[in-house]
Amino acid sequence: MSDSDSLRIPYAVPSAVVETLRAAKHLVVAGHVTPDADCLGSILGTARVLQAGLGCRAEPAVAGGDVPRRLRFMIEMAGMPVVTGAVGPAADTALILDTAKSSRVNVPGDWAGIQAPGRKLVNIDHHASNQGYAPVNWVVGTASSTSEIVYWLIQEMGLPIDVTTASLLYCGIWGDTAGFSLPNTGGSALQAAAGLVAVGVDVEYIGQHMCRSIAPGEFQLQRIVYDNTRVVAGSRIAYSTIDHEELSSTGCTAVDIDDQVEIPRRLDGSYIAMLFSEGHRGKIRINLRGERGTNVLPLAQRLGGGGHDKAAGAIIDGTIPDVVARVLAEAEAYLDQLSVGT
Ligand SMILES: [Mn+2]
Repeated sequence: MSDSDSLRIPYAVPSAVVETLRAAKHLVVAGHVTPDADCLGSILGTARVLQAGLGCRAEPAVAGGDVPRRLRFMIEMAGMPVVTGAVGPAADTALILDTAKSSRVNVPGDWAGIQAPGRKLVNIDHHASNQGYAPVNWVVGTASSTSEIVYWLIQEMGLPIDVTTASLLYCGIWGDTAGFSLPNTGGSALQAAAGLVAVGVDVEYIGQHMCRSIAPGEFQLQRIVYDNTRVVAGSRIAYSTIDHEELSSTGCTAVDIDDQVEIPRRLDGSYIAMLFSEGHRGKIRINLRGERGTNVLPLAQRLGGGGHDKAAGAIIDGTIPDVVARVLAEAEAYLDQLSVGT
């Protein structure tokens, strides 16, 4: 490729990020609790590319090794050991990816668990609500995914990328854009995906794992989410629920609650889709999705949560019926305030 053909890197990469990574001898790369495809793709892909390209030691960290069944193939594909317990003192640098709040870092002890005397901390993320909690931060709220940001970081640093790393980052971009169908799918996401496919990503293999490989228990979980779906507020809100007993009956656990909010979201006509899940008894997780241009981030923040404009969430203590009643009232008032669908 000639210079004139080479892609312009769409984001300004802070020099402190590049310098800190280049100086690292032993990196730990962590994401957020309840890891999704972008979280796993970015931490595994980055650990691989930095280890191979910079000659440092890089360890991905996933507390307890808990990942959704659907995404376990990503850990196998990465083919590197994952730190599932406490982060050892030897790591001189910690890279935290795709994690909007320091309290969500997925290592035992979360924010305290990633820190150590003298350790450098770098935070790279695409959540607009990320306040920049580390000494070195790079937040691109307009990027589709952290995996996309990492792709451009690799280009900036001139590091080689192999087909396995490319596949992991492709999974991340695919996951956060719901297969390139959400409004965060900008030209830079498609350019990154094209660059990864050019490295040799098997698009069919990834697609099969991402959307055509669910286990019977997960299928049963989806069946319950379909069954519990309700439409309220003059058809403006579609939501579903899964309580702790229902979840347990499927053989799935909290970590398998991943993107099932896509089920109520499929209904035509809604502005907000929600899933209320009780993965841990008495803790109700709410996944919020905005359709037809609805920004759900202010609603999530009112509920004590955060995320992106069109995909956000919160966790509230209580029972499903109580939390549903409270959140539906808030959501309806919010839509009224926006004069949406009225
Ligand atoms: Mn993400």
